[in-house]
Amino acid sequence: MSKTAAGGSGSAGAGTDRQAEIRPRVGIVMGSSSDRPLADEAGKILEELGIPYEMRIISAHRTPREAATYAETAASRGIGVLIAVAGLAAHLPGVLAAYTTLPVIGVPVETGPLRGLDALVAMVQMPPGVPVATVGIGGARNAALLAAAILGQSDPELASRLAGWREKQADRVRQADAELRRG
Ligand code: AIR
Repeated sequence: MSKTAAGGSGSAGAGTDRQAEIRPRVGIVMGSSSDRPLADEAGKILEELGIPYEMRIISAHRTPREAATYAETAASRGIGVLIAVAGLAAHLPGVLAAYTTLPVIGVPVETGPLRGLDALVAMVQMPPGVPVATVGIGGARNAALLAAAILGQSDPELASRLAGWREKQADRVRQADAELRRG
């Protein structure tokens, strides 16, 4: 599934309309359909920032060949950053990172008896040589913002949209503070 910068959905390359021709710049991969709500949080931020993305369900353990193929072909399809959302023994971001030199951001899912601690450690404790940038447990929104910051290094318009997003966030905090002080 892919989403354009305008937020419309379409399968990239499959249609003839203009939206379907926009190539995704971020790949959001989740280990299971049960991770979808968290993956959607990342997608929502990317939409707010006008960044086209695609979403896939690929498991490092249940569909390992697909994981390798997806990562190997991502850069040639125009993807600049991968976000990998997974829980439990969450090897997805590490496996993706093993097959591409694109930056990979891991999002540990709060699930199972350890409530995400297992996934966090699996992602953050990558052996030297194959890094995964790991956000906090459930940190899908930060993963999207980090992806935007990475892409913004070579896209001044995107960097400026990200700065604007931050400014709106600051305004909300200032407004909350003003309301608190008013009583
Ligand atoms: N998972 C799937 N394949 C490998 C892993 N680590 C993770 C999913 C999900 C959790 O296992 O990312 O967070 C539970 O998956 P399910 O399908 O049983 O709900």
